[in-house]
Amino acid sequence: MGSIVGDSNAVSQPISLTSWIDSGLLLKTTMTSSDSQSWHILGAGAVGSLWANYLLRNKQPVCILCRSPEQLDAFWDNPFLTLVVDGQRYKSQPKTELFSSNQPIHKLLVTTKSYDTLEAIQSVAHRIDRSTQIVVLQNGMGNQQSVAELFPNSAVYAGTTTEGAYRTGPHQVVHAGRGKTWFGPFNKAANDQGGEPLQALLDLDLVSDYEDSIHTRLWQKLAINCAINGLTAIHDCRNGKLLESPYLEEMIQLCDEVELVAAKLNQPLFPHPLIDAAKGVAKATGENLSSMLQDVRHQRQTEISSINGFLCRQAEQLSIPVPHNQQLTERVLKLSAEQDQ
Ligand code: KPL
Repeated sequence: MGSIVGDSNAVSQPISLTSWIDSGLLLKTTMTSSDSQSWHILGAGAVGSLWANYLLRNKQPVCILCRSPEQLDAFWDNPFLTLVVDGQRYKSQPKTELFSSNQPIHKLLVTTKSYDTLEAIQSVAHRIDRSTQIVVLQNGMGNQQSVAELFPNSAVYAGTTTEGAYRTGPHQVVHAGRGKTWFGPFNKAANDQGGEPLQALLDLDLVSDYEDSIHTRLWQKLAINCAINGLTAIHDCRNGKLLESPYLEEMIQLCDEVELVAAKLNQPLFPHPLIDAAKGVAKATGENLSSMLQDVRHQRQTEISSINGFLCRQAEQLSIPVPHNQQLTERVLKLSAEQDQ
């Protein structure tokens, strides 16, 4: 089909549905995208789609930002998002806009993969001003800081989640495992505004809390991901396998280095040793394929540079040797490079 004229395809189409449709959402198609309550989703992968669905189910207006006319066209063909959870299917209809639209963005949820974030957010920078609230919800670290530096006058929040979700198609996401999410202020503007602008995110049928010390939550998740993700990627194994020798020894070495760096930064991690926390997560998610192993298996770029790579950059600045994290980062990068050939 041809391209859509204009940059919004919020048109409701008559279709027959066997599954439940949130009827209230059809009303939202008449709302202008400059509505200050609308959540713009940058990066509609598994996490972005999950939040888009839960916001829509809670009658919150959502606009999916599309990089290309082709992505926008896909919503013309199928304007619905589908959420599969607890054996049920839910359908809801977001608005859509091109990155290049001139509509201002008031609330931006950034759920891109970590390596896409800066380019994506720069593509919508002309739509962001000091009244915009930006929430960066993704794995790894480094981008939160970069976004805060790019938009010093906007309120920048960060989030971290243990929700498990994967996509089974461009507009369909499966909520595979219930987890918990924390959101908190990442810069002064966000600190000044507090949690009120995030109320819609905190009210969803997803367990979430506002957390003043979001930095520590981000570091905890980073530390766990440093211990688990890369190892499962290079050994092509499920998380639980890391509890066995010789993988466990490797996990211990990674954890020791992460703790050294965190200690030097005065960054608290867990009340108990990191290895205990990592073993606990590996056990609880034993049957899971880590997100990084899934990326490798699907021949997608991994987030290693924002996880163990971030740790190595911090260590270098502090002159702390972290050879195991360094080697792991290189091995995962090499794995992706080999797949590219
Ligand atoms: O967060 C994860 C991930 O896969 O990215 C863990 C905790 C390792 C669970 O799979």
